Amino acid sequence: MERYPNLKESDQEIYNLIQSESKYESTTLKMIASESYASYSVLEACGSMLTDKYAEGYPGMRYYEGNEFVDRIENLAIERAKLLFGAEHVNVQPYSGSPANQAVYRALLKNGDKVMGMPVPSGGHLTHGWRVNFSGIDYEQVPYGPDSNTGRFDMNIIRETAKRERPRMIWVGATAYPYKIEYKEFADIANEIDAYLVADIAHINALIIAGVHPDPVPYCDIVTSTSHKMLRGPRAGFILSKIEDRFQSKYHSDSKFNLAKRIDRAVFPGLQGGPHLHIIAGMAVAFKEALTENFRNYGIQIVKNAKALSYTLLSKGWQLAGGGTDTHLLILDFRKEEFTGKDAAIALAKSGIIANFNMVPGDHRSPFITSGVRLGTSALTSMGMKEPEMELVANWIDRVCKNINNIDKHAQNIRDEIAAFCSNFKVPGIQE
Ligand code: DSN
Repeated sequence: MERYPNLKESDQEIYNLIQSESKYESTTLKMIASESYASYSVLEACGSMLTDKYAEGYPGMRYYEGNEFVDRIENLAIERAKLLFGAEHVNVQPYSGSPANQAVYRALLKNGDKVMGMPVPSGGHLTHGWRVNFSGIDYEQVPYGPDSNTGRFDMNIIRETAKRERPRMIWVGATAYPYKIEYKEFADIANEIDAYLVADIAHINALIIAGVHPDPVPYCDIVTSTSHKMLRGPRAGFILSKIEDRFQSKYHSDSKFNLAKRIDRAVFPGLQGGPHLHIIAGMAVAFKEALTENFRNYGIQIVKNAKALSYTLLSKGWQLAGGGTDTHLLILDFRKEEFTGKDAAIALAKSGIIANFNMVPGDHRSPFITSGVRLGTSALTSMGMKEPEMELVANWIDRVCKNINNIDKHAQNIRDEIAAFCSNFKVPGIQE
């Protein structure tokens, strides 16, 4: 089946560039830990005529007429998300993960409040209070992060920091932490200081759905996520929350709105205008897919693949931050090597392995070059790869890193081998 026939006719330049990207992604190993592949069905919903629709407000309470069908679409997305995550309240309107997190600040805090979160170099997200982001400019970050020796959270230090600084809110979530997060332990700390606990599960939502990672929903006031990344939905965000605010009388006695209502008001009209109904439709499709046994198996396999990859890399003498992984990602630790994380990421990309350079705990190099490379297995798992394939992938990574000083001599051969290997798999959303 030829894809995008109308685009091909009307805009050759964009059509050709999309085709080139599709070919690139089908012939290389996509190991960016925050990426996977959305299905055709998700892409079709996102590419539908719902793109044009304006429906400011929420189902049943819009500022425009003519919303019978889009109300049903948004309600389906909400109901499916409730079922998937066991949440009391769901908002599916955030345009992406960062706006979802921004809405949380608006719903819970006042400017200047203290927020505990991981700085970006420690593996957090920009919106968890990092200094160049609104969250670090309008609020005061109390930083925490993995121990530089073990690569893991030291809950005693985190508790001490929280008790000393008394932040109003604690973020728990990461973009580069390869281990399970014990939300109950964070909840105990938050409870001791009457802080809101907010989990950002954008990186690990499929693992939670599959039951291979602890579930934050019972322990957190709010849980935010993106719907792309390993969830394989459209590029957007959503917010799960309790309905009532357990600190209403303490921190929000002047508000007549409960937690759920404050979140909804923070998203619209607080931060956004009309919801993207085509994207919300794609989200509903992704949630339906995520409710299947197939998806659970995908979540389980992502972790098996990351572990298989880590075992082979370790057996070849490479170091990993913290020594391994419990999730979808691992961080190659090149602190002892002469080459940097950036050198390695460039050499890997030349050879057909696409990843990003990343700080490792205790890194002595700058964030612009780093000593690490972050690798994720979600996209390769979506292509159908399993443990035996991860051994091959680890072998290629090993070859690239061992030949990094004369990579130009080796890159094309490795790239050709990888392209031939990839042709054994179907890339969801690109090939039938
Ligand atoms: N930029 C994303 C990542 O790669 O982890 C997080 O939003």
